[in-house]
Amino acid sequence: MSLTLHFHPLASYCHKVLIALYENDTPFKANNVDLSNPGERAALLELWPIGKFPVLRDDARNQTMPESTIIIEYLDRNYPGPTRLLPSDADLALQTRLRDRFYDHYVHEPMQKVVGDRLRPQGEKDPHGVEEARARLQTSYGMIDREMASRTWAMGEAFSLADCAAAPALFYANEVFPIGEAEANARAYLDRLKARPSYARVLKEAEPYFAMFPR
Ligand SMILES: N[C@@H](CCC(=O)N[C@@H](CS)C(=O)NCC(=O)O)C(=O)O
Repeated sequence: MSLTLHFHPLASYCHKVLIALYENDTPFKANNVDLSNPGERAALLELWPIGKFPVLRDDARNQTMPESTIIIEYLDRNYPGPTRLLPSDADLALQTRLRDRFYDHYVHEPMQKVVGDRLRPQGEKDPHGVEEARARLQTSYGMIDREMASRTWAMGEAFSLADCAAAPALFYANEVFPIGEAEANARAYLDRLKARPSYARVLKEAEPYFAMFPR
């Protein structure tokens, strides 16, 4: 087995890559990184000095890949399986990447802002930044609701990179800023994502760590 994923089972961007791996039953070794352990943090920094996970190491190709989107593109290109994560059609691939960017920047990042603020000590909170993040989430939920009125997955009928990005972003965003009754299509999309076997497995494996999440 040449692939090792450096990750944490609770971490949302790690969920994104785990979904891609599980979609295609891609064999990999899981290295659970505890960032509070100085040795484990130092080992991650060796691989990717930015110090964020997931990071994929491929010994067979002597490649180290950070960044969830890039990892998924790498897997799709070098370890393809029955679920093609990026369409081969260039225009469809562009639309898929657009949705991946949308979910990362306009759902995942504001969700991280709200969650991160809950972990800050009193006196160091950023209420203005949190208000902006909540407003951004509200705008995004409306956009998702309109688009998902006529779609099963983010790109239509085919599950893709865009859904890998959407699942953890929407799951955790909904925990801290619930998707409203008025956004029934967005809620139904999240329900479909949670029921998808690849993401259901990721959530099951995250369960023992959920107590660490600041609900
Ligand atoms: N753009 C990165 C974001 C990765 C990221 O934010 N990872 C978080 C976990 S979900 C992390 O490593 N947090 C620990 C830290 O920032 O110290 C990606 O797409 O992989």
